[in-house]
Amino acid sequence: MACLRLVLGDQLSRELSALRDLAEGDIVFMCEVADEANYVRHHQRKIAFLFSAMRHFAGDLRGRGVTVDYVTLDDEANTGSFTDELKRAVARHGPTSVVVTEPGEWRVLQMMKDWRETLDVEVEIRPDDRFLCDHGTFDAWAEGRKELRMEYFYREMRRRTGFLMEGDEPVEGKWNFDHQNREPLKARITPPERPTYAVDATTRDVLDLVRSRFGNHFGTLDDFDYPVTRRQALHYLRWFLNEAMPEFGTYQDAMRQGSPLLFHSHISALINCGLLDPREVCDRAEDVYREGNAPINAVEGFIRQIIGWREFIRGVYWREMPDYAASNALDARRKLPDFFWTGDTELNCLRQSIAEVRASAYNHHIQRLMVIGNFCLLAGFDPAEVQEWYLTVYHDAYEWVEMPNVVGMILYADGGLFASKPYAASANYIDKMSDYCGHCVYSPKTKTGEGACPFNLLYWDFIARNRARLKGNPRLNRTYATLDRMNEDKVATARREARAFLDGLVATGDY
Ligand code: FAD
Ligand code: DLZ
Ligand code: SF4
Repeated sequence: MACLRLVLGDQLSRELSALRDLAEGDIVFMCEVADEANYVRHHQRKIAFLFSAMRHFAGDLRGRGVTVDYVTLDDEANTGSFTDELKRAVARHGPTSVVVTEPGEWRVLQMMKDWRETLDVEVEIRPDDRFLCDHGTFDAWAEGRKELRMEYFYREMRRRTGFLMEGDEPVEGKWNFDHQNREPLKARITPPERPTYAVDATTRDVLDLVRSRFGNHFGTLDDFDYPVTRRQALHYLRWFLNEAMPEFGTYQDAMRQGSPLLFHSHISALINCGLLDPREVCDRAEDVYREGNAPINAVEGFIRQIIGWREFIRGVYWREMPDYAASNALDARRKLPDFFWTGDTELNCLRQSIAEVRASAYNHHIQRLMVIGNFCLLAGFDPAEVQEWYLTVYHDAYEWVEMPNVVGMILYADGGLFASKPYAASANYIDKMSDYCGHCVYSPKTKTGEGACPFNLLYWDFIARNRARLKGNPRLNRTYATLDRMNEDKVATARREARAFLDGLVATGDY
């Protein structure tokens, strides 16, 4: 009897649990729906990437003899929601059951649970075993721990998966080589040229559709050249492993003006939507190490991001939802300024990072964490607004991964569930790790007064403002000792100037 197998836009894998026992007569159902493009007003490039990848995936399945029912966004009968499109599909095909893989967002899981009540057929929700750690295993690991520390979770994952292990021991005798991974980029180092992928007829149609339907969303579609098929994604991965991986570790935290990708893999969107499998990515990365073509600090650092951070973040999301979304431990209430959407700011590090994300729907980790995220933390922007911004602008953003990174990692809004202290930093960090400050109207060395970098003003304002909440944190003892030793007038001046800077930010909310 025919079974209807729903595949979502971030489930584009032939190994997906919902497709595993695909049988003769079954129908794969996919739909482009306005609700998903609009629940936050996603970057135009993200929508284009996903629709193109979805259409190519459907084409690939058809080429393998699978029956695919695919509803495009411009289909006149398209109702615009998963629920109504699924109802229509059930009416069209009369399946005996609907099979889905659990989604990446809590909101969609609630929809799926409702389908069990509202559809006249059985709905089977299967685990998403593209992840290496299932919910039960994560929850068992987290159970009883007051604080969740990624490093300990990661070691468990190394033992369980066997990545970079020699028997029971980590290769080269250490779990983590991060201390080697904090070099600024020397002027003579040139990151390698990236491969690009030509726009074919399918992508061209999608670009036209997105331009006409979502042309008022953030971002541009110009020079779209990202992989949209499994074959292209594998080619891009191979390129990264051969050309960029050897330096990935050393320059992982570096930033350079006009060089948005450096030695990063740029594959998060490909993993998150299913075109690449995290296990195969780590397998191949380990091969590069075992063959002697990349050093341990690069490969360990890369594998840690995937089997460590990525799995850990997902575990936190599902364990803490739905309450996690409203976390605001530092009682941050300030509105996000308009320049987050326009890029119109004199703070050069922010102007560059926002210009890059507008153009490409991508920033690398340190821009997300230590430039934009740090600024959001110091300024005290409302976590709900920050979450919405991060979910909107990045092509790899889905709530399961965006939310803990924003709530827990950058804003400390969960009160330190997994970050041992807020990632607050003054201009010194950005100056050390980038060349942004050399192109800026502000001076990273100036603490107050004429030309003082706003990060410096905001840093001490943040530390002083949150004294009651953060003073008990042992990792901040030295910071508060420094604050207490500082000249009171100097602190008062920094705080007054910080307040004037923040009050000068325009936040109309019209974007
Ligand atoms: P690389 O630097 O090459 O790293 C390799 C891979 O490791 C990435 O592709 C990604 O799959 C994984 N990874 C690394 N760090 C993390 C992390 N902290 N959490 C989860 N996976 C990680 N990543 C997303 O995929 N989607 C998001 O919406 C997202 N939002 C973020 C928001 C904030 C505030 C911060 C600080 C980080 C966020 N990240 C997010 C994590 C990370 O910044 C991106 O995964 C990374 O920048 C993607 O670029 P890359 O593929 O070049 O990564
Ligand atoms: C992000 C997104 C967008 C923009 N559009 C669609 C779509 O039209 N159809 C679809 O199946 N998925 C889309 N997605 C991805 C979903 O938002 C994602 O599957 C859910 O958020 C669950 O992670
Ligand atoms: Fe950013 Fe301050 Fe450096 Fe300017 S001086 S680039 S605002 S850190």
